[in-house]
Order: sequence, then structure tokens, then C-alpha cells
Amino acid sequence: MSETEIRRVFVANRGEIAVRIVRACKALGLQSVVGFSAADRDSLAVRMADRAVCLGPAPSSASYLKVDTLVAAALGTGCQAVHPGYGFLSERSQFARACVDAGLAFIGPTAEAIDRMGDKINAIAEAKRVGVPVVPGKERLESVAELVEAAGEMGYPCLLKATAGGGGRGMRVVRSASEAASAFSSAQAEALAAFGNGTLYLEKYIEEARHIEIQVLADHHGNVCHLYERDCSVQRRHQKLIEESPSPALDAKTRAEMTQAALALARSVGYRNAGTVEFVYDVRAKRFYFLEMNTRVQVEHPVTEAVTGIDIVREQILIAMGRPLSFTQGDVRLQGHAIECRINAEDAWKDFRPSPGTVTRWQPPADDGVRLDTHVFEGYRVPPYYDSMVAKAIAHAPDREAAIEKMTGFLRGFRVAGIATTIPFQLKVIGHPRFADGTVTTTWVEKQLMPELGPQPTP
Ligand code: MV4
Repeated sequence: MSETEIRRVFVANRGEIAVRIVRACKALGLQSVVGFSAADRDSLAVRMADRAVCLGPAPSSASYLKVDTLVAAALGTGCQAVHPGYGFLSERSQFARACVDAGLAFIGPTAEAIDRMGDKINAIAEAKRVGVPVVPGKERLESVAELVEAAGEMGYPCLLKATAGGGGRGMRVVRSASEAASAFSSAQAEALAAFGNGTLYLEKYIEEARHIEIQVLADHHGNVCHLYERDCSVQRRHQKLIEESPSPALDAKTRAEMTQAALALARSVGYRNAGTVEFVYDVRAKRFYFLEMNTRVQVEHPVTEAVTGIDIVREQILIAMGRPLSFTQGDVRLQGHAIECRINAEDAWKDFRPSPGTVTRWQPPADDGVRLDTHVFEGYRVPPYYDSMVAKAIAHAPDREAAIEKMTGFLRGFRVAGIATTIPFQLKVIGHPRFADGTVTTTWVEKQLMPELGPQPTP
């Protein structure tokens, strides 16, 4: 591919990732333009960018999700490229297509790749085709009777999933035939409401699972590289709380097999730019299975940056310019251990209720080498309209124990006032002996930690 001239990048996102993208542009000597909603007028990304344009009112449906408005804003401000970040329109093929049709480079995969991976059944078919292990299952369930029949054959427990889904929405565990009818109708209704598509499929449910994903980067010159894995097993209601790299659960052989599987899949669909191949790792059987591919930069990308030294957002922009990857697979080495804690404006002891408002104090400990990706500053007002994540703390150290210790010191010394944050909760998680063991599975927070912590708030 010939070089695509990019001098100015339109940032189609908000919050910490908008700040992250603006910084990456500055480091490359590129200009950036941030599109913002009325609620984000005074945000850090708007202040830092070379220019900013208002997209519309606060609700994302009237601003960050308006394809035509975003494309017009990017063209109108003289941008040559659009970075979608994560969430919002980042995995909508119509947005990628609209950008390209308007002559803008989409900093992400092609619309076709988004479509091929966005349909989960199709993604699973691609995986099977290239010999990547998939969970035993049954696609396209049309009725409760079909569910009961398929589940009877493969054995309970099973997991109902939405074809259009992802992120756990429209998912239901089915433990017996007596649960089938209600699981089917509630999963279908949820999928229909969330994605406008109620199609369901069934998989054998892996009960003792770790959620492990492989980061890939691919350029327009045929180079496809992996940056090893992230372990995202510490989750609550399908919201990731902590991510780390490398995974404490993998041996070298499994790691090698998973990375090769991710590369095979990325190559088979002609994938470009940054992507993540998600697997579930069955702790009992010590086997992994492909789940889905995420066609965007992910929230947790910094742990990979920490252990590999590769700037993923920078590479994304360079790839869109038509440049080759700045490294080869042989250059990629894991150095030490990195852990990320997501910090949300929520009160963990009030069922994680969002806590928007003005941040009157925001004092992370200085000079201790923990990376803090955030858009928050003292006086900033956390708006009530969007995701409640306000920061990500990333600790990198020679080993896992040292990374936990570093993170603990950082979170203990972090002073925040005006909003409730999940910092006290994160300290409970990383201070727990089961977390120190590195043996927790995806249901640990909800099944063990939450009941153990009980209803009493800690100051
Ligand atoms: C699974 C699974 C176990 N078995 N599939 C969750 C989000 C979506 N990307 C896929 N997910 C899972 N799929 C099979 N066949 C476990 C998860 C999973 C999970 C399940 C229940 C509660 C928390 C979870 C956290 C991560 C992954």
C-alpha cells in the first residue's frame, strides 16, 4: 500500500482514551481535533487538542454516536483520519465505511473485517476453518425445544449467547432443562434490546475459566505480530476490574499455542491495525477456546504497552499511514509484569452506584513510576451521561508480586474527594490472598469476594 498522508487526526471519542489519542498524535508531530458533546466542553482532551468541535447535546445518541455529524466534523476541520477509540462507534462497520467513503482514513480495521468478526457465529466459523479451537456448541437456536435438545446432547451447564453480542449481554447460563425456557426468553429479549438482533447460539459452559486475550497488530505490508496476552479474569457483571500481563495462569506451551492461534485467525481474515483475540481458558482441562475478536484498541491496552515497550496507539496511526510496523515479532519480549486497575466514579458499597460530580481533590502519589491514564483534574465535573471510568492505574515491575506491591502503595496514597471511586474496592481485590495466588476465575468477584466483603463500607 502507498503512504496515506495524515497531518491531522479527528478523535471520535471522549475521556481518557481521547486524551491518550491526542498525546499519541502530539508525539508523532500530528495535529488533533476532538469532537465533543455539550457535557464535555471543559474536558482535558478538548483543552489539549489543537482544535475541538461540538458534536451536539450530552446524550451520546445525539453526539458521539452520530456517524454523519462526526464525518462532517472531521472533513470540516481538515482532518485526513479518524481515530474511534473504544466503545461508541469503534466497532460499527457503517462508521468505518462512512469515513473511507468520505476520503478519511479509519484508524482501525476495514469495515469488512469488522463485519466478519462482529457476527459471532461467523467469527467462530473463521476460527474453526483455520484450526483454532472453539467451544463445543450449537449455532442458531430457533426455539426452547432446540435449546433443550442441544443441551441434552452436549450436557449441562450450557451458555446461551447472542450472535450480535459481546461483553456478556444476552448471555445466560443454563444448568438444567427446567431453566431453559426462561433463559431463552430473557437472553433473546436482552439481545434484541441491546443489538436489535435476538439470534442466539449455545456453547458448553466452561465453569472454571480465565479470560485471556491476545493483542495483535497488523500493517498493510503483510506483517502480523502478536504482543502476547492479557489476563482479564477479574470482572464483575462483565465489567473488567483488573487486567494484567503476562497471565499467571498460562504455561509457555499454552502461551505459544494461543499466540499462534490468534495470528492464524488475524491472517485468515486479512486483518489490519490493532485487534484482540479473546479466549476462554479452561483451568480444569488446561485447554483454551476462541470466544471472539475485538476490532478496536481496548481499555486495557496499557498493560501490553508496559511489558512490551510498544506504543499501540502510535502503531495504529502509523499503520493507517501505510507504514510498516516499527518492530518485528522477534523484537517483542515480555519484560516484567504489569497490572492495571480501573478506577470508576462509583460507590462499590452501594452496588457500584455511579457517583458523578465535581472532583474537588485529585492527588495521585507523585514520582512512583505508576502510569495513570486519566482525563480528570481538580475542578473537573464527571458528567452523569457516560461510562463511569475516570482513570486507569498501570503498575509495571520486575515480577507480579512487586507489581501488586507497587499498585497497593499507589492506590493507598491516592487522594480523591468530591466523587466516590472504586479505589477502596480495588485495594480489597489486590490485597486478597486469592488474587495474590493468581488462581481466581471469572466468577470469583461475584461468587466469593463480594459476599465476603459484606455490606459494610470501609472508610
Ligand atoms: C464463556 C465463558 C465460559 N464458557 N463461554 C464473557 C464475555 C464474552 N466475551 C464471553 N464471556 C464468557 N464466555 C463459555 N462457553 C465465560 C465467559 C466469561 C464470563 C462468564 C460469566 C461470568 C463472568 C465472565 C467473565 C469473563 C468471561
